[in-house]
Amino acid sequence: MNITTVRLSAVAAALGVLAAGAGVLAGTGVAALTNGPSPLVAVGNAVIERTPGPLKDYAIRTFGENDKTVLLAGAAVVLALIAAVAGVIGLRHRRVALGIVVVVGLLALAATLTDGTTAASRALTLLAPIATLVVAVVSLDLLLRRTAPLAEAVRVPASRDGDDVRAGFDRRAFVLTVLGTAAVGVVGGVITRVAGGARAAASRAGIKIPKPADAAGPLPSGLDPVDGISPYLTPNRDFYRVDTALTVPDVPADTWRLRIHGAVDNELDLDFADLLSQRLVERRITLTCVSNEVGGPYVGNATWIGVPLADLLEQAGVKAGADALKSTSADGMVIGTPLEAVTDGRDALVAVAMNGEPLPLEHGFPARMVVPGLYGYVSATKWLVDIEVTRFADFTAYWTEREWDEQAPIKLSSRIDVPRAFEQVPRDRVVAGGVAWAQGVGIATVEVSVDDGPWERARLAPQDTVDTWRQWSWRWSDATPGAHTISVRTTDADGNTQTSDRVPPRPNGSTGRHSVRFTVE
Ligand SMILES: Nc1nc2c(c(=O)[nH]1)N[C@H]1C(S)=C(S)[C@@H](COP(=O)(O)O)O[C@H]1N2
Ligand SMILES: [Mo]
Repeated sequence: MNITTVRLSAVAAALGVLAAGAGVLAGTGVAALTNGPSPLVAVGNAVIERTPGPLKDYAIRTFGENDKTVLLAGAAVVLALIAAVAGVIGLRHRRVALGIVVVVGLLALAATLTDGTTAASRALTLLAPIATLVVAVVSLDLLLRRTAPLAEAVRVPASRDGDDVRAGFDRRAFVLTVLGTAAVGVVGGVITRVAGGARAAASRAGIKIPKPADAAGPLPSGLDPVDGISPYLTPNRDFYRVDTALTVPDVPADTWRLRIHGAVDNELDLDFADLLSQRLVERRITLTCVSNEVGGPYVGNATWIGVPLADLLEQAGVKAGADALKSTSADGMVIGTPLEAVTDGRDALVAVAMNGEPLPLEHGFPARMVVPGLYGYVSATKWLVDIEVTRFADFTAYWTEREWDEQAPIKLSSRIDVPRAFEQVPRDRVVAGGVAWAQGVGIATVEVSVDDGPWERARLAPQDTVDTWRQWSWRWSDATPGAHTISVRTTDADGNTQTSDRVPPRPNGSTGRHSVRFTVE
């Protein structure tokens, strides 16, 4: 191979990648408009589904919660390599190159056809891979045709001189084709950005949540006792967010449906208006993530409005033998919840509002589950579209495949919000404070200890409900200057005291006591 051949091959490889990239972005743009999976995501999901267990486990162990991102990046790299090879082959065999692109495009089409993760219309979602296929094939064909005279000149160098090549090669047309292809990609990218989530946002803006038939009641007085601690109710914009969504699912309320089926006497198929016409209750409930380290930020308290899951299940009529709810989100998340936890009288909800507004898009618009006392990963399905009444033995939830326990009640815990780590506090104003939670039971005491000294009772703000966290504060009146460590522990209303045994979040939630080092000036 001479240098010209190498250079031309590099150009051809780049053209292949350009055509494929434009195709993928065009498809992603169309997917945003039709609310289907983008072709790359559909292929990614298909690969995940067909990956053998041990390999999947390895990927999850190695990449942890980023496994989806790594997979997509991997898919993009593989696609780019195939496209580059197709480009090089195309210098000599244009039809073969186009054939390769068609085969890959058809795979994306098949992946979209079998993709179970979308709430959108199946036929419409096929437009995205079709757009990808058409854009990639047409642009690669054009680009290769424009390049053909150069390839010809390299192949039979003796038969032509440089002038002939220049005569056959239309530089202007070539550049225009490259720019045109790039422009298609850019437009696809812009549409993805603008349209992604736009329909859900517009639909959310038009929604009015009716007044709940059963309101939460007024907040007790005496909340938020100290500056700097977590506000009793966490504002939506500060509420922690944990999910696997690569992009926030775009689920407009007007096309949303919730199916409740499986081991039931009557299947329910509700649209959003049906859901709102049910008995709405309003409850304050503290949500907690199993991934929260002791003292960590993945806990928040909000006022939710929703339909009691028990009501819906009663209407459906649960058959004997079932022990689980398998809930599925619009983005394909599968979560398993003990049936007992949603029928034992606690306020388990299909929630539609959070702190006085329709659910924010990131928190599951238009509907999500909220179950007091269970970690989010076994209960709090966002963008909820399907509930199957079934048995744990008959399915595997997303996180259970990732070495988290099948069932996981929230563990008793407490957190110091102030003083912050390494804060310098004036001697006459040493006030500690934070939150403690024991969902379903309630907090009896919170105690603090400075430098491993005796445990002293903190003041408690009122317990609003047993399902919400309780704020605490403690004033160190005879604070001594210097560096100190303050620790906290709580005891629930059943008399269980928070353990000092440290365990990590996996497989069913962290334990241990939170402590903070700070300095008294
Ligand atoms: N669809 C979907 N729902 C989901 C998740 C997810 O990844 N996808 N994560 C769960 C986890 S692990 C938690 S802790 C809560 C977090 O809810 P939030 O993001 O509203 O705080 O949502 C749960 N529901
Ligand atoms: Mo979580």
